[in-house]
Amino acid sequence: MNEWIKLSEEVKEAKKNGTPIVALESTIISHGMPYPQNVQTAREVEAIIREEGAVPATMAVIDGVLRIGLSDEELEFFGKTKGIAKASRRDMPYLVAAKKNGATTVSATMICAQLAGIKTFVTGGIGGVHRGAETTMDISADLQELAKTDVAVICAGAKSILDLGLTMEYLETQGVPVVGYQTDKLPSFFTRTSPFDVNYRLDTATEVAEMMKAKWDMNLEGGMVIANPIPEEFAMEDSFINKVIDEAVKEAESLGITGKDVTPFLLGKIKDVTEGKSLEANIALVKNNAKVGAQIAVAFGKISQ
Ligand code: PSU
Ligand code: MN
Repeated sequence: MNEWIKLSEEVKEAKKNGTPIVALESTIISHGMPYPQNVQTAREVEAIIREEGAVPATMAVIDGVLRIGLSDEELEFFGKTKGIAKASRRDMPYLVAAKKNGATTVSATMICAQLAGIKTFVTGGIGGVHRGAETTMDISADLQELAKTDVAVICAGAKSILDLGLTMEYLETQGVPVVGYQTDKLPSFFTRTSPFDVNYRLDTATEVAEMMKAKWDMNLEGGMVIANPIPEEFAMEDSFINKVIDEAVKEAESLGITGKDVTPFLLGKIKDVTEGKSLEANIALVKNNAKVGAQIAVAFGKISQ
């Protein structure tokens, strides 16, 4: 292995034994949720993955090394430390060369997963085409990563801080399938549906694993989005959350927030305005994704040996 990548002992052992591994991102810890709920959620998500018979690998850059699997103390560090760099594909070479720390977004986590031979990745929501992108060109690097990196991303869809219609169009152009897990509609993170249909509905982890295998057996490079709706009991009221989001988007515009600061700003604003209700929903959906994602990793492990 190169000096700029390091696997945890647990991940090394899993690779040796053929135990399925699930990748996790660290931007959701450092920029997606407040402390201490972020660290607690990260630990609970790891525990859920282990309960399902897989091994978690939370990704991050520490002192310029791509780390595949973090210790409890390292999770705490990323949860607690202010001002950690949010690392997407474009940031990786700088962070490695300058030996810095970075929390990996969906795009950077997919890169780490691919380097470590991990095919399944669980998160909350993916980035996408932002509202107003026809003038700002604000399109998350996550989408381009999904176009070229062979990792399936289990998420609760995407937040309507994005233009979900344009996000679906972009993914279609890039050949990225969007699968609804036990649903026909694209979930929109806090709520179980949206006005948009998914491309395909699959009802079991095995069916999802078979589709992943088919895609990569044919050398169709790129990822897949597996959209798993938030559990009913945690779903937020549609009109309420959409109003909060609309206001947050307007505020970001009027403050002139751009680039990689947009998403963290919107996430923080939504949390403040909903007095933490959105955080509760966020935690619940990530845990639910961990369960389903681990089941998919286990099913994929069975058919791809
Ligand atoms: N969406 C969420 N929660 C998050 C993110 C997105 O609901 O924490 C994070 C993920 O790490 C994602 C990143 O990869 O934001 C996208 O940022 P941008 O829009 O700047 O590409
Ligand atoms: Mn952006």
